[in-house]
Amino acid sequence: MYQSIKNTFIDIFDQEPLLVYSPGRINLIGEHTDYNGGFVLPAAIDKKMVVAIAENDSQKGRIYSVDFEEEFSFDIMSFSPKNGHWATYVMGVVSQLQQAGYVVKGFDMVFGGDIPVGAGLSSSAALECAVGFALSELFGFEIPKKSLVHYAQKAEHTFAGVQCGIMDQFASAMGKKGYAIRLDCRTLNFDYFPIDLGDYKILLIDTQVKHSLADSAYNKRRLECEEGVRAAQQIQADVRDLRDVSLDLLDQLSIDAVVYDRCKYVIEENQRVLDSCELLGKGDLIGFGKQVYQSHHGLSKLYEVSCEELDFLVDYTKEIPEVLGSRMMGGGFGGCTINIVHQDIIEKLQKDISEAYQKNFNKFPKFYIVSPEDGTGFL
Ligand code: GAF
Repeated sequence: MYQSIKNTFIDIFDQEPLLVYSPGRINLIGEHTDYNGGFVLPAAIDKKMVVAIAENDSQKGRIYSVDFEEEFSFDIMSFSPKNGHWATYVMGVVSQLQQAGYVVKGFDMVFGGDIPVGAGLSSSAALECAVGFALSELFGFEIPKKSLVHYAQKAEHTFAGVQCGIMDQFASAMGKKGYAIRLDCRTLNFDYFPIDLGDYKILLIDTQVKHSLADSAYNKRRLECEEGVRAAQQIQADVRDLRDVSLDLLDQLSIDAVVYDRCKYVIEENQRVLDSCELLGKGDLIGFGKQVYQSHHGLSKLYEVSCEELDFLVDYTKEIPEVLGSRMMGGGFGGCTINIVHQDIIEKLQKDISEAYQKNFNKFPKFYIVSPEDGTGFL
């Protein structure tokens, strides 16, 4: 893949590029907690967005997307978001760097990769991080990775219009082989948490659907959480995020039932991340698996970001003792479930689930076995 992206670059732009990459991510547990000042446990994976880049002597950013087989060119000094277009993510990062005072000159870029789009593996965060890193290296900005994470997230807010948390960009940039990242999304303090699952593997099952309300529902959930925070501040002034709200305090708030459910889910999920780290630290995979199932229950029934296809996949695994845990992963409304599965049954499980899923939804799911890998870097 890298070689073909490099060759495409040389064919189009007739010069040698710098090659960098940034990976997709999984999240073991801690969904929709990042923008509530809470904890998450993501990891980078072995699926990457690759960017080939070189300077040009124009005032233009000239980009070619291998996956979309499409070119796009924009004036470095004057550009605006292009709704729903892949180039928006690239321009969003350029804009953030410029606002931070970095002088971005004309560049040629080719990008592509093997992160399935719309599968909840954060291909857009990977693109943003790869573009930020590529520009920083090309022009000698020497931007620390944590700042790149910040610019990548802001690019998503301002250009793509999704008020995402910090998790995806952080995991893509900071991942480490063999480890998940135990991240405090309020302070951005983190440590690398060893992931040793013994005979168990992380199996992602891709529903092959992404329901269209995903982005708008995401922003709506954020507003509902903020409503809960405002109500809590009436009683306890030092509350900053839902992370500071206990279930006892939640019970005292005057909020409607929907906001109550959203807040309850987040408060419980935050605790599940902490409990899961403790369980994983003790090697209690069965205990961890239960937390994973509970996480899905909350996401589906209280936070209401699951869908029929995701619920089907999770429910299917519940009767199988070799599956320790299963839940939807990422923002929701489609994408993948993450499953902790004994290696001996993976093949059979894939076959059985494929058949059952096809019968119900008239399409086949896809499967990816993944493990924690390194974050953004050079190729
Ligand atoms: C999406 C967002 F981009 C993340 O910030 C996070 O909120 C996630 O949904 C849900 O946990 O991937």
